[in-house]
Amino acid sequence: MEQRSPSASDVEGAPRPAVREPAKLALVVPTLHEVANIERILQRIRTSLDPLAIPYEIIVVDDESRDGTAEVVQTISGSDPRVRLLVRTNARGLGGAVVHGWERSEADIVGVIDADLQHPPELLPQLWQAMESGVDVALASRYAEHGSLRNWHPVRYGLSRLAIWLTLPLQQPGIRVQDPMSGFFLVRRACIRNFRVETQGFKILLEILVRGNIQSVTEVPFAFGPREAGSSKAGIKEGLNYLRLLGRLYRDVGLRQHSAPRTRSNGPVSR
Ligand SMILES: Nc1nc2c(ncn2[C@@H]2O[C@H](COP(=O)(O)OP(=O)(O)OP(=O)(O)O)[C@@H](O)[C@H]2O)c(=O)[nH]1
Ligand SMILES: [Mg+2]
Repeated sequence: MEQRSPSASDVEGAPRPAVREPAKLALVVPTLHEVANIERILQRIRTSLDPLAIPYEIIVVDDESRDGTAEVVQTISGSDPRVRLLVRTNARGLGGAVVHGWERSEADIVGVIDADLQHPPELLPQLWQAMESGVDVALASRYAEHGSLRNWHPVRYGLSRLAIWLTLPLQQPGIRVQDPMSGFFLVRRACIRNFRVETQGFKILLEILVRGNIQSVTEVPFAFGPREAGSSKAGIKEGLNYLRLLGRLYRDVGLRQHSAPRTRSNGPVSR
């Protein structure tokens, strides 16, 4: 995969003081029929995280792929207990899988990366460094300067830009980001305790940015490549889920603006 030379760019908002205790990372890898990719992605994640010498766990949340994905993870997990396998039965949905993994970990910093090698794990040290510097969210950004989308059909690109444009009124002014739809990010757990992350759809980051207690964000640019193997699960259904999420977020933000003093809480604490 092409590696550009990414440079982190801080988004407005004062970073929190650096964390002194060694924080633990729980990185969820959601999988649905990823047998062709799972071994390589796990290897690349471990190779990227090991030099950091931090406590971490990689949690693969598989929705009964039945294509051998779970068996591959089980084997790797047998020799490396930092790799955990969770299989959900009778459940589907990327968002729900990610929340399922996060809820089964005590880590202070949680994150997600796709299994299909579209997200380069080699970016993890930069994302981690940003978290260590005290930001609340570090995201891998296709739209930040030096980021890119390779081989995307112009229609898909146009829809993606439109989807992001629609988020602009929702995003908090001090922490507005260029890629609120990224599926590769880390977040401080303490910043998402104030709401229950919705389990529908693919766009957890947007929801976190709008509903979470986020004070600061770093975007690290990267080139989003084509899927290397296996098939896409994104489609019209996910597009409709996104529109529904947008509707709910617009409603929340509208309610928030009418309530004084401003409150961020909109639901029960999930963790
Ligand atoms: N556990 C679980 N994982 C899922 C589900 N749907 C998608 N995923 C995983 O979520 C990640 C993203 O899904 P993709 O199909 O690659 O979606 P995308 O990257 O938006 O689309 P492409 O660019 O076409 O690959 C992959 O690791 C999938 O295996 C699901 O229902 N359950
Ligand atoms: Mg993909």
